[in-house]
Amino acid sequence: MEKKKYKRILITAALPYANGKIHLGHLAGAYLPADIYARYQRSKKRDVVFICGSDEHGVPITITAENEKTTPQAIVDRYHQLNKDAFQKFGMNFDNYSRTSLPLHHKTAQEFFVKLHGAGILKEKIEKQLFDPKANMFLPDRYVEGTCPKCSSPDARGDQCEKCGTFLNPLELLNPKSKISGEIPIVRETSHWYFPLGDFQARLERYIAERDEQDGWKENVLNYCRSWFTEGLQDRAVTRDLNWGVKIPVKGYEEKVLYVWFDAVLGYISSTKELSNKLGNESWKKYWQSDDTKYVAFIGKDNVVFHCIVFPAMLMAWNDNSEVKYVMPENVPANEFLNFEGQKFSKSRNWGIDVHEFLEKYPADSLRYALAVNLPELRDSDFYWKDFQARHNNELADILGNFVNRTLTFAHKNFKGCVPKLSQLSDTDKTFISELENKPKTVSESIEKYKFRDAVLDTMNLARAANKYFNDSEPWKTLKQNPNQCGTTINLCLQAVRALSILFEPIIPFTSQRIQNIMNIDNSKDCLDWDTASKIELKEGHQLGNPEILFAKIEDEVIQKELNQLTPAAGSTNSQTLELKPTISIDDFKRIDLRVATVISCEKINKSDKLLKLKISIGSDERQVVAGIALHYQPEDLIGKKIVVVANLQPTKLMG
Ligand code: B3M
Ligand code: ZN
Repeated sequence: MEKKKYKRILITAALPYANGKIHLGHLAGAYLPADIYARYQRSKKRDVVFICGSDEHGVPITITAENEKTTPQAIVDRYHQLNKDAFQKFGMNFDNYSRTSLPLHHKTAQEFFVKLHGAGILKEKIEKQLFDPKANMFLPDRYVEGTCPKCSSPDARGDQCEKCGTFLNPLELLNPKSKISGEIPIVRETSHWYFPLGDFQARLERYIAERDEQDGWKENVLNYCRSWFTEGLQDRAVTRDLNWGVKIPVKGYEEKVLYVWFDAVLGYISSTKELSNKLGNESWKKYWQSDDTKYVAFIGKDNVVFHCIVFPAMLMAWNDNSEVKYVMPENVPANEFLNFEGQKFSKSRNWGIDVHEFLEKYPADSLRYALAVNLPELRDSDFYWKDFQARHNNELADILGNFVNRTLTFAHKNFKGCVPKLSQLSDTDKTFISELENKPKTVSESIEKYKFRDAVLDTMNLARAANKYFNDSEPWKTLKQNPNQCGTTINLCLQAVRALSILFEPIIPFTSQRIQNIMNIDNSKDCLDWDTASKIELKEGHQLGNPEILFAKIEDEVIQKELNQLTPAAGSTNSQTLELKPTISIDDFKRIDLRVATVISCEKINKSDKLLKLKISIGSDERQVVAGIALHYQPEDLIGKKIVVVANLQPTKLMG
């Protein structure tokens, strides 16, 4: 199939709820990949708009307000500002960061509702709902908690069970309890407008199949969609009995609001409109309403259904009934989750670290890099402090920082801080040049396929290759013996520093800027576009700035302090996450002497149903060991088997 040509790219990242601080998991799920993608596309000189904002409606916010005895507005004001700042410190390069409490957004969402309502697409239904007689209110979504009907988890929320992921209707909960009063709710009737998602199933399936063919959707995302389709799409209520949210401009609905997800996805559109208003143009229309826009929506896996099914269906319904048509996502490259030191991030269990706190202590680029090499692209991944330290020290400092520093220092010491002349090329030089020439292309390919981890590894490999080139060329020797050759080496190393500053920009933009300052190059006067990274662009004689250390090492004590502060996440009810023991160092691991042994004889131990006594041979040495495996193995089945033992475990006396 022929690939579609696009004129511009619309990039959105999920709108975080303004009811808490964003943490590292959010960054790895949606924001960092989106930012890398947007920065890369800009560097490719494409017409890009990158949109985000706060999701300021919904039950999570009203519940937080009630818990804190304040208003929802106060909550969203606080967290909108905090999250906006955190994103900025992290280097998120949004064109606009809006908020869904703006009148402009309310108007946009109402317009959508009115269009679908007026076209007769929405259906009104009288339904039963849980009602809290004490608080005198209906209990939609997370206002109720109870036992999950699917997996029996005791703390499922009204809208979803976090443990098994099932989406729920509050009525399905067993033993429901009001979050407001703790009372057992009663059932009452209320009326709501429903979106007939089922009517769109066939078109949605086609839509996803076509886009997948065009742009290669991620397998995890396709799997989530398939399972929704297999279950069969159901009508979904798009109104709620609440007073915080977007008012419904239909008679009889004065006391209700739009369901938060119905308005939240439209926040992408209203945020783009807000940007247009700021710029005094109408450019939002060209991004949203021309079919040569490529729209890519970055999210975390928990939002897949809303972006791959609900939102496209809403857009289809609009497009069916309007002259002006909206673009739909071309791709939704959702990531899985990032865990923290082996367990889920959890605010209530105080497990994890939020972005503000992190960036008060460590540079944004170190975090960006450590997350980027370890993004949960296909499956969940983990943030470990030790890994963070290792990425910073062994890769950013020792590979990239070291290469930039040694090159600049050498040029200052021996070439008066100027780019030396390129003379005759040796085979080593030529090989290095071809590596340089290829790199922008291979990194591009990974980014265009949303394989950001590969892109990062590939980019760091250029810095690795550059260090090797420096070492192999031995400029400290050729300086005396063959100054022309020495000049050529340093010239090419400086070209590589320039290239690295361009190719690393999407990943570590602050450092990229510093490198460009050190190199005395500047995007506004020297063209530093992506594709120029493959070229020998620095001119002979160009005056360089002064070298500086890009990454100071993070000491063990500093990381140890972070580890000591971790509170064991007691009372974790999530048995799906494997409870890992604390990370051990490679040195700890080396102290364990693992050996393959053969079982010579084996018998049960009297008075114990779990223990077996084994005689084993480790080479010349024979030992007696006890293993708690009697419930799983018959003694006679083990004789002659090879097993792995810890050969240097302290001997002890067990059951005599
Ligand atoms: N606020 C859920 C979340 O923060 C929701 C995303 C909205 S995207 C339009 O995970
Ligand atoms: Zn469940």
